[in-house]
Amino acid sequence: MSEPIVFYDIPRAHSTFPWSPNTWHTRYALNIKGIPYRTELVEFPDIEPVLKKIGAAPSTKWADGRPQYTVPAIHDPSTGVTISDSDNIIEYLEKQYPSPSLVPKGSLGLIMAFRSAFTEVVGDQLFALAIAGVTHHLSPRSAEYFRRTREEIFGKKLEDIILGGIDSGSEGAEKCWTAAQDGLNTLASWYNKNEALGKSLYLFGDSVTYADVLVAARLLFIREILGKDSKGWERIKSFDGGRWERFLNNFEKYHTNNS
Ligand SMILES: N[C@@H](CCC(=O)N[C@@H](CS)C(=O)NCC(=O)O)C(=O)O
Repeated sequence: MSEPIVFYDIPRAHSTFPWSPNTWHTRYALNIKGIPYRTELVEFPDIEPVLKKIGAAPSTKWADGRPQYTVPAIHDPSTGVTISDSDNIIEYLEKQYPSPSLVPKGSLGLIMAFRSAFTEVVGDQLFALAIAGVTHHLSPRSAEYFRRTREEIFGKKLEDIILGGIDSGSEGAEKCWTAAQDGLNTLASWYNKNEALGKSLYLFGDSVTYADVLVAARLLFIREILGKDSKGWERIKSFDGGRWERFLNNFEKYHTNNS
């Protein structure tokens, strides 16, 4: 038996259930494919040094042009490959561990186009609702790093992204909620197209793909950051006839956590 894949994720304060939407892309893929792995938890300020040490490439750049190192990242001892960025990781996993496939033949480009559309239509809107809550789930060191780097990106305090907070009923909050609701409604309309063809569960029909993983990871992130019993999650559950909680329930069996 070869050694398990090493999967790099971010720890969560007060719970062992993972919260990061990006790392869930990879965790879902590993869980759905049934690939053995073990998790290495890395605090935010340690991501860059740890990724450099394991030889993972940066996935993007900071505003000032410096490379940005991010998780998820994996190291596969059976091939010696170390790889970062959830889209690069899914490509690697599909090649190396093709069954079950999360990318129907010839559809990777289409799924990447879906990712852009999904992010623009609803992913960013959901992110805006959750971002101020992220620090509550981090250790003091990671929370300080997250606040400092994200406040620099947004040019404002996290709490000022939605003035008064998402449950305040303020004009700003309600605008964000409307944008998220409209976005989810558009996403539902895409899924509904399959219903007309007699297939409705997933974007490609009966079996789960990376496209659905992108959606589930974002919903799970919102649920975990706002809280299962929060007003905010209740509100999301009420959209589109309860479809989003049902959608996430389909993924319950993949919510295992090899930490
Ligand atoms: N495009 C990357 C984005 C990953 C990403 O942004 N990860 C965040 C955590 S959710 C990160 O590692 N940030 C590092 C930092 O802020 O220094 C992917 O899909 O994997």
